[in-house]
Amino acid sequence: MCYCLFKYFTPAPPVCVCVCVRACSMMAAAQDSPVYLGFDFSTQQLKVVAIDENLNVVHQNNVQFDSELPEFRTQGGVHIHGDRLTVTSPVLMWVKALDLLLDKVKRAGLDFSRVRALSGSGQQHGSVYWRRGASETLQNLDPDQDLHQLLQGSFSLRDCPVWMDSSSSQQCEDLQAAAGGALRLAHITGSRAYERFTGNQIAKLRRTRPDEFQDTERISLVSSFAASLFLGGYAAIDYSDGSGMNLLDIRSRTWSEICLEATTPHLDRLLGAPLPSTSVLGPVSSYFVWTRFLRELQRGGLHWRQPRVSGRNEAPAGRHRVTRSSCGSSSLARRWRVTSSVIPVDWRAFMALLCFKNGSLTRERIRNKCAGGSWELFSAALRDTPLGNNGNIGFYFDSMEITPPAVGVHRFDSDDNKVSSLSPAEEVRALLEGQFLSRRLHAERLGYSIIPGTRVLATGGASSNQEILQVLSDVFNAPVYTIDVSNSACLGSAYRALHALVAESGASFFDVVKKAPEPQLVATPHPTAQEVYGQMLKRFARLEERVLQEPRPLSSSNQSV
Ligand code: XUL
Repeated sequence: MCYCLFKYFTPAPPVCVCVCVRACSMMAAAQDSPVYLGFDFSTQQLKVVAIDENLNVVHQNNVQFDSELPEFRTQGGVHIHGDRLTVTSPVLMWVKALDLLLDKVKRAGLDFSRVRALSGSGQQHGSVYWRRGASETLQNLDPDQDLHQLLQGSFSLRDCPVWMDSSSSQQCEDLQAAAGGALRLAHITGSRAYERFTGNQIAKLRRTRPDEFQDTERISLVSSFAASLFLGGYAAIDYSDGSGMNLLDIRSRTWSEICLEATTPHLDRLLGAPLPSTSVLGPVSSYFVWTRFLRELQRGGLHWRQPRVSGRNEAPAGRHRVTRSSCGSSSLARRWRVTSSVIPVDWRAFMALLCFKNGSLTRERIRNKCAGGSWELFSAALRDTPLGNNGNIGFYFDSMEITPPAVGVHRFDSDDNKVSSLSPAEEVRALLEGQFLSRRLHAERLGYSIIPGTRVLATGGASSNQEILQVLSDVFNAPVYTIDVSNSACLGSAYRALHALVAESGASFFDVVKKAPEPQLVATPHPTAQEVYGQMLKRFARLEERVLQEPRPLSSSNQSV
């Protein structure tokens, strides 16, 4: 979930037309002003947002992996393997998506000579394996060819493990044993061993794919892989994304000897030294300067200045007492100052991160089953059912959930009896209430408490659905805010890019985002919400215990429903 940032200066740009998605009138006046790009290599798509110096969004674009790169045959950007535990994405799909995205942005009319800096983020935990000799290739890319052609031989592993993978249970056990237990490992790395965490994936690959592993000269996270493409050389892993590997000692911010040794001896040579998320990685690769991405720079003559900053994104949009709820492929809830992961914009601080696997894809499944595939009907079902859903509660874990580790669909009526079905409208509400009760329950277990002044910030695709936001507000009994741009990871990256240029003068990231539009209030809790959901949360916690005690299906611990 992080990136890098590079910057480059250009002379006065040639005449250009800026085409933007949302803010055309605003842009007409500012066609030659500097812009800053933020990329996000997420699970289902590659996205970019361009902002101007006043933090206005001037362009957005994306490439959907499934529909725009069908030759890779992904579903939701991934391949779920036969064991239903292994989940991977083709590395060349990500590279080709970048070729395509830059073409689309250029065709849309964004003048790259206005770009002063760029930054990016990537899905956390996923890893990329560069074949021996790839560094050489990266440094000598032929500007006349597409990146995906140039790099087709550069990866020792075609299919990269991603965050949805849960096939490394054995390696998790081994790591915890080597570290002296789960608690001790959490003390060092911020987390107990998780299957999706990169160290455990690396340990598994070393055992199951020894030849490919031998042929690897460097391992990147998705974020540092993306940065490496722009940089034309290997980008460092940053502290924040590195916190999701079960390898980084999050206090000393160096690789933990114990964890490295337990994973793969001398692994540090393959990882490179980690860096603060706000470090400068370098100037953008000459490949991009002399190819279609920035070809216009060549015509005008180019003044390079030393680049400065690199960073992770996820602009933390608030202070204390702000919880953030992402409504994307995975759902995240974060809170400041609880040890778990290094904060991208302040490497001295930590944040807690809760991750839930069954997010938007499960909502889509239930929408298809209960609302004829229509979000309008899905929303109507939420409007037509009462807060508390007549006592019905549901758990919808299509694949093995992360928090809590349970699988399957479990429905309960108002007397806590297990039932096999609900009416379509009740099913829709049971899903939403169940998802948000789970976020609240587990956030509270981490120490988070809802007090006067608590605000919920919602991001991700579902954050544009008013009825979903209303359920979120009711369950948390707190007002919900959103920002105008659902690509918040890209936006955070673009802010980081801008920050890169002013950080030298001592400006903090917070100075930069002061100008950002305030999140907008989009839902306030119903007057009865506290009473309804205060009670329901207790029942939900008890029922979750019951679900956890149920024997898991024999075929696999990760089966789909
Ligand atoms: C976080 C996690 C997911 C991915 C999605 O630990 O696994 O949120 O980062 O990109």
